[in-house]
Amino acid sequence: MTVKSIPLPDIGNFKDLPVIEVLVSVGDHVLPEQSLITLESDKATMEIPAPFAGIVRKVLVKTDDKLNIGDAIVELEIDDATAAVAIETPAIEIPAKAAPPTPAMQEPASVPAPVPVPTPPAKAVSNSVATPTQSESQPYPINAPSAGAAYHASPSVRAFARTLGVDLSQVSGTGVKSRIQQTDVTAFVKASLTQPASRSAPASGGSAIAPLPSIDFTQFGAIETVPLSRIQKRSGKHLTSCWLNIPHVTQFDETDITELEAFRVSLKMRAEKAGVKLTPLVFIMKAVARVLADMPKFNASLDASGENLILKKYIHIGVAVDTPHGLVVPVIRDVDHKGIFELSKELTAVGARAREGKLTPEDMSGGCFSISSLGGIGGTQFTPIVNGPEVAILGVSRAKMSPVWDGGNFAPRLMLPLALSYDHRVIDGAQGARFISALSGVLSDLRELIL
Ligand code: CAO
Repeated sequence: MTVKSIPLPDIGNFKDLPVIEVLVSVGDHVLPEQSLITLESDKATMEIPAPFAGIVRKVLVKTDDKLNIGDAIVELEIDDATAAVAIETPAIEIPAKAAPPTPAMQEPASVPAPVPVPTPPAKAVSNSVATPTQSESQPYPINAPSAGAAYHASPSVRAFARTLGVDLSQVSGTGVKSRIQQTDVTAFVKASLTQPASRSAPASGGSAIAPLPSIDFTQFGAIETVPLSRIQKRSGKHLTSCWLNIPHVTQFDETDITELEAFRVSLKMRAEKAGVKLTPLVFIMKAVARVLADMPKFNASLDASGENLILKKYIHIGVAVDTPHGLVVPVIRDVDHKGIFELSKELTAVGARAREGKLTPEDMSGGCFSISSLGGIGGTQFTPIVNGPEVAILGVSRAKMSPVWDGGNFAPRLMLPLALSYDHRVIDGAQGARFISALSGVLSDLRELIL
């Protein structure tokens, strides 16, 4: 038997990722690819799997530790045959048999950390539970509480609490040995919400937002309660934060894409040969990249102080993708340097990965500007929410053949509705109008792209 230290594999360009769950305890028998810990970036949670089977001899991390590539997670006692394979694997790399870390879910870009729910005034039971012992955690070898945690709760309850922003150390457990159940978390949140309204009125006198009333809808008829997906919960928080923190203005326009459409149709055969399907979106991405290069304020973010603008010298564009689990915004990099076919290939691939829930945190980071296209679905206009800390987003609706006055007659033209929402702290109305006019100009005459 050999004891081998299991390091954090290369999971991309991340530093100091916090451990949000330790999923194993000393003495656990783990199987290959069984999750050892859960890490959380600001984009996603990732479970880090065991590269091979073994018995956990030491757990070297605890919740809230910050990990980097190569940091030791656990020591596994493995049999000699497994050790022979493991010994060939350099400590920092993903061991040969390891599956890549699995993103537990995909999130929209820049999801903020959950805000803790305040403590309710009274608790039914004391929550000062001693650190769990090995014997206590035996019935739940995998779901055992993290080392050092002063409460008992399974990973699913911890995950449930995290999505609601609940600090479990504040919650009283009503299960066996004071184990916290999901119902305890729900009761805690209910108690918090029914506290006097002072919770939402900060002493600073800032504008507080009254919570929406809680209504028992059963008084009006039959109902069904369906939980939101994790992505919906996370994106909901992010969208609320963007909506409340960013003073939005939305500027509308309609652009004539008759020529663009004719060009797109003329490329159909070539696109088919290249194995891609060209939609208007890739032309729009290219045109946006062109205008971003000309108007760098739109390719920027405010810094944390809110007093400096960070201008980005790269053009990475996030594209909102509708998935069965909710909205995600993968990022296509260096759009200004890529051709229409290459962009189309990438968009198709990333869209497919998004729908299969296979995006990595890296796929969703680094965006400078977002595009939300509902053109394939319908509708005449909508007001997209700026995907902070970006400062602008383009909403695209369905193009429609319309009679357009050309000075002498009405001519049938294919008109594309555009909506540009922007952060008014950074962008003035005149600049917003200039951006959308410039974009409109490029889309109605693609020759502008080569100027
Ligand atoms: N006007 C007219 N037709 C359009 C169009 C537009 N603006 N945009 C796309 N179309 C057409 C396409 O050409 C395609 O037609 P064909 O099948 O006849 O060729 C069809 O609509 C479907 O396009 P698509 O939606 O599959 O492809 P896309 O490249 O336009 O979009 C993607 C890709 C990933 C953005 C899209 O699939 C998607 O998920 N859209 C939803 C985004 C979303 O939810 N936004 C809201 C965010 S806020 O909640």
